[in-house]
Amino acid sequence: MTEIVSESLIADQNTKPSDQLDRDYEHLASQLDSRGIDIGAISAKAERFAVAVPSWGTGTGGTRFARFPGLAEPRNVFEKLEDCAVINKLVRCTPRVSPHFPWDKVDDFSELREHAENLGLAFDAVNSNTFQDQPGQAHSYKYGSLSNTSQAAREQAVEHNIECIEWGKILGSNALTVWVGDGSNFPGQQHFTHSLERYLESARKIYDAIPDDWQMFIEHKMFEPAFYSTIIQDWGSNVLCAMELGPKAKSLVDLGHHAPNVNIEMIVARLIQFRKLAGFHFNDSKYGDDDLDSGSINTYQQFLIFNELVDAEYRNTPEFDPAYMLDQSHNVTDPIESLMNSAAEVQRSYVKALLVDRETLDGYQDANDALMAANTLKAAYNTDVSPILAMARKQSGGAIDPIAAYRAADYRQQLASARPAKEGSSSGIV
Ligand code: LRH
Ligand code: MN
Repeated sequence: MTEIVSESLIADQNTKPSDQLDRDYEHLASQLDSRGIDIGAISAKAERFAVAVPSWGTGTGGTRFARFPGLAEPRNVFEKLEDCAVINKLVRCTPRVSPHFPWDKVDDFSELREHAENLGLAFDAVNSNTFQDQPGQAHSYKYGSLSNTSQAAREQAVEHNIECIEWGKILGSNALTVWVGDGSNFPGQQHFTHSLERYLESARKIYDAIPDDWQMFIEHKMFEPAFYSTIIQDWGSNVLCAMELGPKAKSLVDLGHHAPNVNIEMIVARLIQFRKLAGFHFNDSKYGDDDLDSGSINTYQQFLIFNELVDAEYRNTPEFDPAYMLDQSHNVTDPIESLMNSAAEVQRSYVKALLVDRETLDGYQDANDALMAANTLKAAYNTDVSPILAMARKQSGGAIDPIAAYRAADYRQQLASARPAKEGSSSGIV
């Protein structure tokens, strides 16, 4: 099949905006130079920045009420990877894909790895799924998985996680993300301590199966699908379990899994300080786990999170290597456009955080000059780094304006006949 989003299309699309980009970039270079910042050094870091794409985010998402699929939806993991390759071709900062099993389960994982490599992609952390029952499954997860009162259900869930590790090894991944929906809907329904003891007993069996060069990412979440208590409900429960399990276990921060107004950037600083930050599922939200596009609602919070991450780099924090992944549900937009936009917005928060004058900030913090400390952060945040992001894309063969280039390619229309729509609509996140 001819490439719909080809290098020549990208080159054509870059022709018109190129001169203006050069002028904008030069202008920003002189602004930053006056602040003692070398734009070249910042751009080099911007070009090395990467955030993984969730395979499950390439299809149109939905809610419990409904899902309204778009045109030429990917029908299997091979087509999901083709869409991920289009994203990376245009934004040049999403070289890895995070798969989810059994949604992405195949008969031949070597074939899947080869398909990804041919598309210039690699695999990031793999995700297990013990929050849904699969056809023919012996023990239901209705009352939980790793913490279920049924030993058989717990063992079944442990087995699935160990299988995910085996599949991940073939794909070249080096981490397993374990999120469970286990919890309760009524006070009294579940014994808080006994259930966590069961969870830890199961998690230890998974931990013992984690290869030495791998990590186990534990993901906390305040609520949903359980609406009274959740087994790993907050970062506290998460980091306690990660410490209990051992050095290969770390805590993953999904931005949407916290109560509104929780200071997530401080949670990040704590996890960094205790060497327990696994990484992130970036998204945005206004109320619950809305899984909205990163940087679409609370851009300052996302900047403040990257301010902690860049500060950790600045302080040469040992073992600091967090995994950056998106985890979103695209209910009303073309998933490819949302994922490109979101990857660029996460990259934007990182680049803005690189502009923070940390020496000056340290001085104001030590002097308790609150206003000037806050303004030092704002000076970086208020800098429009769009020319750096666009130039980084252009320099690495991508599109100056990814959305415009993608729309010029008319990708979905071109694929419509090759990807006929499935009959009937469904509900649910994927
Ligand atoms: C849970 C979660 C988890 C994934 C799922 C698709 O809300 O964030 O990371 O397994 O979404
Ligand atoms: Mn998540």
